[in-house]
Amino acid sequence: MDIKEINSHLDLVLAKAEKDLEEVTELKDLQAVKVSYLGKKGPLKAAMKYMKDLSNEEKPLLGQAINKVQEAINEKIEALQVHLEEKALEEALEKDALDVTLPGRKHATGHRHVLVHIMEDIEDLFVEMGYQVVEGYEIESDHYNFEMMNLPKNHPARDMQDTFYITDEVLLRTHTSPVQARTMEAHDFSKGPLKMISPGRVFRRDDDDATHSHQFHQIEGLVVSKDVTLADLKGTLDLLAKELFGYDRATRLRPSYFPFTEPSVEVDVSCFKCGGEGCHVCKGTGWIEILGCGMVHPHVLEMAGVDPKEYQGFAFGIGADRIAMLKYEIEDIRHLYQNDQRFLNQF
Ligand code: FA5
Ligand code: MG
Repeated sequence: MDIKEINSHLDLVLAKAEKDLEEVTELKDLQAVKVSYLGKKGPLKAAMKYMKDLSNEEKPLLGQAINKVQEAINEKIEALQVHLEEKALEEALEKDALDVTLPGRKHATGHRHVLVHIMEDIEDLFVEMGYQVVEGYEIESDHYNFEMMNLPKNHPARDMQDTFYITDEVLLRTHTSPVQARTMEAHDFSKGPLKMISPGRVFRRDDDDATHSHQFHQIEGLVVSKDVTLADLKGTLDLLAKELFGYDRATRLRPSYFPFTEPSVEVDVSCFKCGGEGCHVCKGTGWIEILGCGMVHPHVLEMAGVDPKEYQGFAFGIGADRIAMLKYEIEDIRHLYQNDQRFLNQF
């Protein structure tokens, strides 16, 4: 072969390389084409074998011609590589695109339970009237839960407040009334009268129904001073009822019995469901009992170290769950304890 023929052979190699490169659409195929033309076993390295056929003048021309084609192919490969890399990047960006306009996921935030709201509202009302808030014990002694409340062992009224016993002497309290005795014992009456409320959880062996739960909430109230009367109690409860329910719902006081108060009264509010006609919520009576109260029994004062000849007091125990039911027209007390978000989120 002379140099002319070699040149036209090299032109063919270049033309074939260009054609091959046109068909490359993926980076991974580009490498293969590169190796096949520019590698050790490629047609350009092979063209060196024509060197021996050429004259001394023509020899340098062969190197130049091979270099020219090699550079031309290399340029095309590099340009294609840049192009394919850009294309790959664009595709990846498109594929992994993040749509920042999509609405985010909402985090559910918790809030206080409706019973906590009710108890705080009632606390606020009494704190405004100068009452202190006292905390009691959910696990109580028989002594404070019953005996100090004038319910000695074997007293028949214990039947109405059966409970969960931990030992013979330690139990889950059946009402918040033991806080009365504990607070009276601790109070220094030389510094003035005692006015306290005590909200908390109580427990009873009651059968669950629309208005009864074996675990519920009470708010105890106690005022002990030298001149407090039943009229003060009635005025206080009137205010409470109006604050809680407004003027349109009827309340009634009904004579009752508690061993720790004399006289004793229970307060009912007209049923929200039937308006007094009688229904399953109020068990046909038209009324829902919200609290028990009365004048503190002289013996209860005496047991707590308060002289009943000098002092008298009134006390009440509000059923907080019943207040929530009446205020928000909750038909079944069990809703308060089942943690159904559809229920809880309404408050
Ligand atoms: C008492 O527990 C007395 N300690 C209240 C008291 C305090 C009277 C101070 C006098 C002086 P009673 O058992 O009636 O009373 O309960 C008081 C209130 O708790 C009831 O009016 C009612 O609203 C609520 N209650 C009673 N049992 C349940 C129950 N199982 N589930 C939900 N609420 C209840
Ligand atoms: Mg009662």
